Amino acid sequence: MKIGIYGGTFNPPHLGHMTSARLAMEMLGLDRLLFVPAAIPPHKALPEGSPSPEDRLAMTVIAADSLLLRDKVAVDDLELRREGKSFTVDTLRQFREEYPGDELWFLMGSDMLFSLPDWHLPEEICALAGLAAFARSEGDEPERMEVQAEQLRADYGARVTVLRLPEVVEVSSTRLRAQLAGGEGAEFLPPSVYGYILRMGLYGTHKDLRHLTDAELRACSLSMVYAKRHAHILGVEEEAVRLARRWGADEELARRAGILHDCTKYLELEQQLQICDEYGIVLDDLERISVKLLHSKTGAALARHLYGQPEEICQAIFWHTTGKADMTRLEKIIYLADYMEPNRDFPGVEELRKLCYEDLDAALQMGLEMSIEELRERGVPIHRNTQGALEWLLEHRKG
Ligand code: DGI
Ligand code: FE
Ligand code: FE
Repeated sequence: MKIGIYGGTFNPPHLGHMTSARLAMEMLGLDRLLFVPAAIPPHKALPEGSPSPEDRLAMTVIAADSLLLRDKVAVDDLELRREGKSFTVDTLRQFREEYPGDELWFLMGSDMLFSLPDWHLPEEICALAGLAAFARSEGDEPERMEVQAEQLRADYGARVTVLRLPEVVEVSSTRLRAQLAGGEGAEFLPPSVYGYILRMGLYGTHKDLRHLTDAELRACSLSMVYAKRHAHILGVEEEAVRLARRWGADEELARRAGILHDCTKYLELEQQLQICDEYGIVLDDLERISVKLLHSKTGAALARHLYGQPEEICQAIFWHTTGKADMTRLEKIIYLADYMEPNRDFPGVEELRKLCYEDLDAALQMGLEMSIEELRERGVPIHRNTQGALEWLLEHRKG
């Protein structure tokens, strides 16, 4: 197996890292890529006001997840768990022990290739792993790097590959940190990493979470869920806005409800219950044991208390999983957008989509009936609000 090891302070992990990681995987044919955030870099101190190692680790996990290569890409916190400075040679020794028969490649920036002779035990580093150095496309850097690579081969018997990354996004972490403090720089980050930075107030951002722009709110929401759900959330936002336009509802409210509707989807039962407790959400017996029914309640609570959203949005999120009797137009729109956004694919979805734009209540009835049938097939108890929604609709649509 070919394993890439991508060390760095990841302060913060940005699109430059992500693009080069992706390209290195392709160019070296890596089977796995491990991001290894450094605790204390040996050659320089972290700049003042840098996030804690835990926050850098969390951001790196989010960034790695954003590559959507779950079986191949992971983050290893071994340098953060180790005492003292993060010497690369120690890290590579540990990986060599863990993966005795595998081919290791240490990924590095161009400056690191030039400074390698000054590192701790460069010869051993070269014996433990191949070196893959990213070359910036500008100027004569690739040529200078080839010269350096030749030197390292001669001096240490190193295996060196210079990776020319023509499309790599050039990002300076120093500049990016300064931009973030001034409220800029989001375009250089995976949105979910930017959302984490905003939520934690890192790099001097200090945004008021109760007055975020749509883009900032979207970033925050994405930062709370696994990347595999991002397309769904963006799909619900898009579909909710379209439905709001069709049915004369407030598009901005629909957008924000769509953005936030699943933000607590991946919290564990314990955390869900804690939020319910904190904000006085009363649960019935079924809700207390089914974590799937809780994310709409806790999502609504965060929309209200953390993100300061208006009541209509919170209600639409609160009811988006089960529905209920006598729903508002926005509640119906979010329930249905969640059901049939462009990424959803199941038998009957096309018919449901069409109906959503012809007759909102008929579509709602269809959605509820399909949902109830599916829950029955799976032997899952139907919540009284799901039942109540359908009964109300049958009554109401008759009259
Ligand atoms: O969060 P999403 O996956 O986008 O969709 P959702 O909020 O509608 O959640 C779907 C889950 O909720 C699915 O696993 C089934 C569950 N669910 C929906 N209605 C009921 C229900 N579970 C029970 N026990 N009873 C219901 O009436
Ligand atoms: Fe949901
Ligand atoms: Fe959803």
